[in-house]
Amino acid sequence: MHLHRYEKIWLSFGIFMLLGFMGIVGYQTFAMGMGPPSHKETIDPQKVETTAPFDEPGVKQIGDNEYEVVMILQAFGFTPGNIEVPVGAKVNFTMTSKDVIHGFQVADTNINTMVVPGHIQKISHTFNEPGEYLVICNEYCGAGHQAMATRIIVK
Ligand SMILES: [Cu+2]
Repeated sequence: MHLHRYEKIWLSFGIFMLLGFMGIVGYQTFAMGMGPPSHKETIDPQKVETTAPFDEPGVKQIGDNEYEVVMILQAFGFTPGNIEVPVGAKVNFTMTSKDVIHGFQVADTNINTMVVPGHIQKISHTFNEPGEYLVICNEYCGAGHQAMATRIIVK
């Protein structure tokens, strides 16, 4: 089989790119520990309100400048809603859903995650700018989906 010179260059370039991308993904996975959630933390979606920590949803101070927000998502709201956290504090969200798949997206931040019934979702963020952040559900969850929103007040 005869390969044209340009074909060889193009094939080598393609193989080089492929190996490069695989190398990057491998480095992120094994050296940096980045990867999709392990799904290790599960919960019975029918017993959310009697299972710790979701039996006490709310904002708790857990460190010097660190807060934990335990939040339940259900059609069509966030419990608790309109939470307040201090500016500059690290906020660890622990969330689950009681019914269907919901979304948790905070405008003007890079928080954007799915909240799946049966699973516990955790995400951390430090709010460095004071203000009111709009929180929306971005997974279509039923007839009232467009009304599913709340706010995070940072001051
Ligand atoms: Cu929703």
